[in-house]
Amino acid sequence: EFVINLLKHPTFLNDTYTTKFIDTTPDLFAFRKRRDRATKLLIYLADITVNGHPETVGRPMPPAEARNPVAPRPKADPAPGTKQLLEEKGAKAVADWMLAQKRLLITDTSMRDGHQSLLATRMRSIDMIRVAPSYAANLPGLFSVECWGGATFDVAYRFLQECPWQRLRDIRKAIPNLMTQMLLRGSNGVGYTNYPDNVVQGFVRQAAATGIDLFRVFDSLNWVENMRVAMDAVIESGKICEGTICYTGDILDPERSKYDLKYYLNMARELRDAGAHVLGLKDMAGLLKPASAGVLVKALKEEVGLPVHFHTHDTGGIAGASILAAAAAGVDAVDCAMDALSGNTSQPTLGSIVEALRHSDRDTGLDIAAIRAISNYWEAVREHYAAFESGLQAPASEVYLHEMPGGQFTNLKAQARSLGLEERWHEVAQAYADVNRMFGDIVKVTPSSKVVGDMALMMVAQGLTPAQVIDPDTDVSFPDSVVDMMRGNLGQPPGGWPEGLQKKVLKGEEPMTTRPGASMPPVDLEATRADLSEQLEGKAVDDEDLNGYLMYPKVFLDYMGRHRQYGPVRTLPTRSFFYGMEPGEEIEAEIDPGKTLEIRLQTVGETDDQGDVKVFFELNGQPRVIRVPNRL
Ligand code: BTN
Ligand code: 3PY
Ligand code: ZN
Repeated sequence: EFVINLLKHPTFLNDTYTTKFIDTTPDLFAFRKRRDRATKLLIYLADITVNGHPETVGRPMPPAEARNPVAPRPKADPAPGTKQLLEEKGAKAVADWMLAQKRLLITDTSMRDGHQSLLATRMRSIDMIRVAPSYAANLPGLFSVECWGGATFDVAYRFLQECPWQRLRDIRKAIPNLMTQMLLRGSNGVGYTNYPDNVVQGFVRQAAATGIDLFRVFDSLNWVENMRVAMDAVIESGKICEGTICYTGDILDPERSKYDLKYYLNMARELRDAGAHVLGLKDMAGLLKPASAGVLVKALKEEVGLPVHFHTHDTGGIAGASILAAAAAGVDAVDCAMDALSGNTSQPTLGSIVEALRHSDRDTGLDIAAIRAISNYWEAVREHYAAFESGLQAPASEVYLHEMPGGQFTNLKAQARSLGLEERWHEVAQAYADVNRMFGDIVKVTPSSKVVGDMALMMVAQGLTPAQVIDPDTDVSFPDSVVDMMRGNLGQPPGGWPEGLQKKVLKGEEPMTTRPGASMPPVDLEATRADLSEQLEGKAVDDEDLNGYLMYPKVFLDYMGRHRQYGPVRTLPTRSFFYGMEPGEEIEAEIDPGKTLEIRLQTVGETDDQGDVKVFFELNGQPRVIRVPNRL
């Protein structure tokens, strides 16, 4: 049988596809024949084996001796943890409990920011779900597990061909005793632009229902006005609202007075007054130096009275010192990544922070042997993602120049590479800093960081200087994202946008200064559900799918199209998903609980006159032949 490869469909690769892609590309669905899930998986495996996976082609391969990751055995039934506290006593009680702890509380970020910052967000659910029971049983004293939100949502649909809601459901089920944590970009949801209020509210409600306990809510310009809708929705759901400050600049630098101590204390009070249970201190680029961390944490604790949860990145190499300084100043909780997924643009090293505090008054009480065993698992997992490593060899103080978030750094570097600018990376870093100054010194975090990155790449590519960009008489065609931001569509930075630049970008158009969501009409959810169902040929659309579609219409539809073609590819081992199979290799795929396929690749045939290849499998002992086009 002949098979169309969607991953390599030219329209798909061009990125020019629209929500109509599936309607206007009938060849994708020319084969009405209903195939079973096993056949779909064989088609996928045959195709990847013959043609490779577009995401890993030309990238470094996992080492030949890469181990099959084996999760540490759960030692006991999961002891009750923070999840039980939340369920039995509620969000406010968790906050009070945090304040009463002497020990430093630890969040593990491995399943979200760890791989987002080191492996371009490409970690697959199966690698998380397999180790989740070990977390529950062996580390019941963790504060929370950050495992959802940020960039993981769209990357799951877009690149990993899996449903993010299903990931959350599976992790939730495997970790019944610890709070799950997500990163929510306020009115931008888990997207890059403001959504109508009822979409944000519906998304929060669904995330809470599917399994999130703690929502870290931030705004990419630190505009509290733009965080209220999301914060209110979290509070209403009964979950923990971590109202979050994004940290930039340096509070101890008298030259950088825009973001001084007073600014942060003010914002913290606004967040408290908006109902935050916990105050998040999100240092997305790793700029909060140890001395400043001590001063800031102490002041926040004294002035605001909420528990403080500190998040940082080790891009500059001294974030561990900032965590210890914050701990000494009384911070309640901090984020770390398991050792094998820590350091550089990721979070500081969880095991080393635990060891550093042992026998001190902030002793975390966590079992270091359990931490090492889980880290060893992640070490084996990471080998299989060699294609997504950034090649970053060492931490660098350059972060204090460019101020790029850890989660953006590797991404922007890849974007620079694709534009042929990789050797000019240090110019990109300088341009990023220049753009920040031109924009009036703003908070840079998704999505505002992406706008700064777009502009910086354009300036380096076109050889534009900051003076030329600002000069009213030099013609500059600004990236769409810059125009959108200057229109006010991401909200307002402290003090507004620089007037001269804004005028030049908008060419006389009046900017909006009110909250974008206030002027967006609510989406008619039931009409959208009906429309989506029609686009999916009558398939019933549940609330999770509807929310996925509302965040990312075309990404979701493309995912559904490929899902129909390839089936439950999330059940394949990571090596097989990215590289296909070797002749003689045998793998298992558990497509339903207790229903496991045994798949053996026998041989790959020669390419025939039509350019097709026959791939010979054994499926549960029965021979199966799949024909796929050779496109190489
Ligand atoms: C499978 O086991 O069949 C693979 C996963 C399929 C997930 C489907 S796709 C859309 C819908 N939304 C979910 O949360 N799950 C299903
Ligand atoms: C995200 O929004 O994805 C981030 O990680 C911001 O730091
Ligand atoms: Zn982060």
